Amino acid sequence: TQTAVKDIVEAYPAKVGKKRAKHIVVRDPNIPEQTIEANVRTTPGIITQRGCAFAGCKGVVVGPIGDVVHIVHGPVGCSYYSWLIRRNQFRARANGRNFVNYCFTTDLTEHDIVFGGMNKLRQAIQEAYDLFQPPAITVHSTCPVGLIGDDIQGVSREMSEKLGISIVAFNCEGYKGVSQSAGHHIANNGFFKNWIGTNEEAEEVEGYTVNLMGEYNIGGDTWEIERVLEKCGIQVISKLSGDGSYDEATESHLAKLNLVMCHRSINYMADMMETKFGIPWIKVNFIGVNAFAKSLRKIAEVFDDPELTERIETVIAEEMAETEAQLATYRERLTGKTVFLFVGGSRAHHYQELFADLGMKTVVAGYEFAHRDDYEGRDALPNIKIDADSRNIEEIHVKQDPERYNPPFSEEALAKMETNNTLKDYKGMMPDMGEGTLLVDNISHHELDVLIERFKPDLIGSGIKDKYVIEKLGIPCKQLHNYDYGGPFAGFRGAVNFAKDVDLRVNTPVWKYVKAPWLN
Ligand code: CFM
Ligand code: HCA
Repeated sequence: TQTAVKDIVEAYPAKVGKKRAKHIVVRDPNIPEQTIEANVRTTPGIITQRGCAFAGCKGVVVGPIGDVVHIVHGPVGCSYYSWLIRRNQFRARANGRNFVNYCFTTDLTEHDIVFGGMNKLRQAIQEAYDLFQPPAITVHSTCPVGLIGDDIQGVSREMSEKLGISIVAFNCEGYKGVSQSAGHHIANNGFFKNWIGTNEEAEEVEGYTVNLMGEYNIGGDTWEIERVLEKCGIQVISKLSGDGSYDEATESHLAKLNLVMCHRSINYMADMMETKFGIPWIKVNFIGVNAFAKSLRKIAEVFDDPELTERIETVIAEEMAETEAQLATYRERLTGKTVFLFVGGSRAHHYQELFADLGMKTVVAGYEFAHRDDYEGRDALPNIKIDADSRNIEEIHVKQDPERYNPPFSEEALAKMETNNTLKDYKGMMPDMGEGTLLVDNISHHELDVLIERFKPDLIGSGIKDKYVIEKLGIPCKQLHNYDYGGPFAGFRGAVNFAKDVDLRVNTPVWKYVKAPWLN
């Protein structure tokens, strides 16, 4: 492994190699606080898988709210090339609205870039309102809008007063940060300031209530998670943002517990809701059957009610038995196979548990744009330097709501959970990786080539930007962003879908006939 790292680094010009070396770590559990460089600019000229702040804001966090019209203020390409690619799914609520298949854009052209596009934005908002009567609208600016300075906040305020609905503007120009991550933060801020808890009339809800956060319903994952939660008697108040709706978001302050699936994209919101309303949060992972069971038990621990705990144990036993019967054959065919995982900011960790259920071992893993706490755990937070790129993004200072701050658990119970590290804790990917495995942050295509040649993994979990690079080298690639048009992969039933898909890829004989074109 060390030689592979040396080969990678030495192929770069010295200065670049020195920088990249800090993003590549051979896991050694004997070093108590292993660190890795993350969330910094990609060196120009290096090809990696990262996207932009607009993708992180509109595409990832805001877009999945399905009954809201999301207008992109910018040239048509930003909308067109992000239209429907992420596969976040939505089912209409009572109002019948479902806009996830639509693509709304102001289609800025040269004329607007020179003379300004604010009028066009006003018209687009009016037109969308007249045609669709959505309960709310969001506006997202792309790079050129930031450069010409259109006041999207002003236009949205003005139109919100005129039309009497919530219109929220997000200044998520692509260049705002070093990756999608900046867009997550901008989206969290906009949601929190404008929507969260704004329905003051909503009445309290009894029982075990939660918000599902940082779950985006790719391929229907959220629905499988909800199926099991409901079976346990746990009620989901709102979802941010997969299968999320505007009305539910305005009532999210009523939940007693926030379940954080993707820490990277929604940790800001979880912390802000805790400060303002006193709702505690726990980190969960619903990918993998053992991970799902662990997460359910964590929920049981928080509510600390023997009746719920018992019901959860019954559900786990039932679901496990049903799933195990189906997974066994796949496990036989997959045990001992090796995987590389390169996904955005969570899944390179979450999917390790599902692969472990199948007997497969993750030998190299990395995030595209996660921060050090997603690798090293939240204990690293005080040691992370805030650089100029991060300082660029607004940090909201939240206070306790004088009337509505109402922690749902007793001080004693909260203190006990604090001692047990149940709440607000995420240990990151690193502790779950075995000795000698490799972590590579923001991997480049050159690095990927070297590692494939060296380790010849049986499967790589990654995305569209490197899928065909990988497959041309004779290694199957399972897309873990859009699921190669399949899914759900979350939860118990999802694990079976996944096992089937992975088995088809890994065990087909076709790969041994693939020879890179330049080797023919
Ligand atoms: Fe969170 Fe996501 Fe991810 Fe992410 Fe993404 Fe995604 Fe991803 Mo693609 S929110 S960080 S910005 S889990 S879109 S649903 S698959 S890169 S690992
Ligand atoms: C994004 C979205 C993406 C891209 C997927 C990929 C997704 O980052 O803008 O690179 O294959 O999950 O759809 O992450």
